Amino acid sequence: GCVKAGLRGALIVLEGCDRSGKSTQCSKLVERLVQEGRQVLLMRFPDRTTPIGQMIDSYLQQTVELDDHVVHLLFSSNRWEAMRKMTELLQSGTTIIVDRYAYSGVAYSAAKGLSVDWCRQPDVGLLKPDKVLYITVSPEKAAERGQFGTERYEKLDFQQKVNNMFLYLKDPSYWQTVSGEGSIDVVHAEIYKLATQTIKESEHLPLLKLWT
Ligand code: FDM
Ligand code: MG
Repeated sequence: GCVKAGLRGALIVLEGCDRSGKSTQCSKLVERLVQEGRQVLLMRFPDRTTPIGQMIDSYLQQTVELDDHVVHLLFSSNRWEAMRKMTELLQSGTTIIVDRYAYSGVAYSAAKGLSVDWCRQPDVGLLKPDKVLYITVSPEKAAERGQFGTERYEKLDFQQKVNNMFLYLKDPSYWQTVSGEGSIDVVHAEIYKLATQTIKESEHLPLLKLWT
């Protein structure tokens, strides 16, 4: 294995709209890093397995209605409840690959009309990712990948608003855009290259906090 004493793991987030290929790419990346003998963990937000996550799941499946502010705070709480575990893992040398994070939180809620500034506040102080890989696909390409599902937010006009919010939020100091339009293997090769660079660069850097 490649577990080096004293070095921390990297926090790497994949973001993007629905059907950008995020989840596929997260799994492929983690699989490859595990094969190489690295300490790595895949996480996703929302984490639907916790009590808060189950409330979010019911909201997404449209079996309950919640005020936009309420559900925004639930998504944020669902990240906060993972922070202790994530901090300990990173400090003990485990790299964490995360499928969606606070950027989805702000982008989806702001696309519904909440203020960006208000939306950021509950996530201030969360662990700051070492790298955000923003996967882009054109609406045409996304449409080729089949019909949207039946969950809340899975509508073309809403996804376009979300995409615009992501572009507004992106911070070039630690975000990188990756085209999600190539084959799964081509996109994977690019993500793998950026992820392994990030792991190397982050080893000796302090863990920072979001939006402070
Ligand atoms: N989503 C996800 C939010 O609205 N806010 C958040 O903070 C997060 C993490 O939940 F439509 C939205 C994005 C998506 C939905 O995500 C469920 P997955 O990745 O499809 O499970
Ligand atoms: Mg989805």
